[in-house]
Amino acid sequence: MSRPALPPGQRVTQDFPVLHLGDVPRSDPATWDFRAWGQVERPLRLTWQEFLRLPRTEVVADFHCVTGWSHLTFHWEGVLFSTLAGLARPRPDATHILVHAEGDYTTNLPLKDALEEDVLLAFKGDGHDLESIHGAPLWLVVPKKYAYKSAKWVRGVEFAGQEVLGYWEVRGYSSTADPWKEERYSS
Ligand SMILES: Nc1nc2c(c(=O)[nH]1)N[C@H]1C(S)=C(S)[C@@H](COP(=O)(O)O)O[C@H]1N2
Ligand SMILES: [Mo]
Repeated sequence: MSRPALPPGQRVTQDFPVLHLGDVPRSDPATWDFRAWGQVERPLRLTWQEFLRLPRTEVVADFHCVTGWSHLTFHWEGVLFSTLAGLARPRPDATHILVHAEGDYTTNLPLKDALEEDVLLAFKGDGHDLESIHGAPLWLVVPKKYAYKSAKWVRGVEFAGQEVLGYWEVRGYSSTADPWKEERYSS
């Protein structure tokens, strides 16, 4: 059986709606950094220049917001989360991550899901540098989950030995957030 084009309860938008908490943060490439810490062998702090030297890849995927809109076939370019994890070397007891973005936005994932081959720290979308409103300079894109798992303005990732809920997950949204199973809210 072929996969339906849209997850249940979603509708297609042609544009790319802008949705986030708070103001668009200003970021300064001179002071920007990306950190990895917690249950890792090698905690990282990368400057923007160092980040740009990491191996790059491209991902084409659909983007599903829990409020019901889906933007189909978006083309991202960036660094695979698994590349970053390979540098930080999670310890055997690291089972989950908590993603940290500007302005205290957080979201959580099982490490296993974050290591999937389509989870990308993106700096380009559809061939252009990301716009500030869409997460520039760096957007952690997690296509197989509702979009609140895709943190804009991401600045770091904390590796943990247990699940630590993020901003929306604490407020009743699903921690697993699989659009195909319509996991919108925690039960
Ligand atoms: N830092 C941060 N990232 C975030 C959010 C947010 O509020 N803050 N909102 C999420 C939600 S709910 C959605 S739908 C997408 C929206 O991305 P867009 O505005 O680029 O379409 O960003 C996600 N990432
Ligand atoms: Mo969303």
